[in-house]
Amino acid sequence: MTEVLSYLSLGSNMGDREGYLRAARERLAAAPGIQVLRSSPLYHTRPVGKTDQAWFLNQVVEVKTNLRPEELLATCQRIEEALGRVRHERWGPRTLDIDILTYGTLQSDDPHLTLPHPRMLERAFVLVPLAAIAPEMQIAGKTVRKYLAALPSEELDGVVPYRPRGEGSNADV
Ligand code: A4P
Ligand code: MG
Repeated sequence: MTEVLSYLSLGSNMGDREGYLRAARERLAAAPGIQVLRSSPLYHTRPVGKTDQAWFLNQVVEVKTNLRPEELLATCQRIEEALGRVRHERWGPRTLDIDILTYGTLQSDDPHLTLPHPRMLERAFVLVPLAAIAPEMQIAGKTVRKYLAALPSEELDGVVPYRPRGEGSNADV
């Protein structure tokens, strides 16, 4: 069966954010047809879109999968639900959001699953962690590194390495 490399964006801004991301990685790794290959560091990120909400923790994971795209999406949505995601408002607070950034080189404009993820290329909270593990990946003819370099510095200021414990921690911001 064909195996495809896919990148997933994980985000949480409610409750035990680090725990939700860890649980998401564990559940992805345990799901049939998904192998987690690499995980980026965690980043503490300013909310984008709806700005009057808590900062997020974000991370990108690289997986190898033999699931079809819609099966991968269904698995991600099941994990979101199992980890208590409540969908109240678009872009609002959430315990866990899993977005599929890319699925191999597949392009799709289906609103149910748009690939590559339509907003990923202008989002520092996606590009910074993605560049940490896949800087040379090409999307629409340009590398992740190039998209990141094109972001305004105000966007980059909103993405800082997560310091979980001890002096200088930003875990409770
Ligand atoms: N959908 C279409 N394409 C995809 C894809 N590539 N991956 C559909 C995943 N889902 C995709 O998603 C809504 C619908 O998008 C789904 O039914 C699916 O079929 P959702 O997860 O239910 O709702 P949402 O997450 O509130 O909306 P959306 O559009 O995914 O929001 P975004 O764009 O993901 O924004 N700020 C920071 N700092 N960090 C964040 O993680 N996240 C958001 C959410 C806003 N601001 C943020 C962050
Ligand atoms: Mg989403």
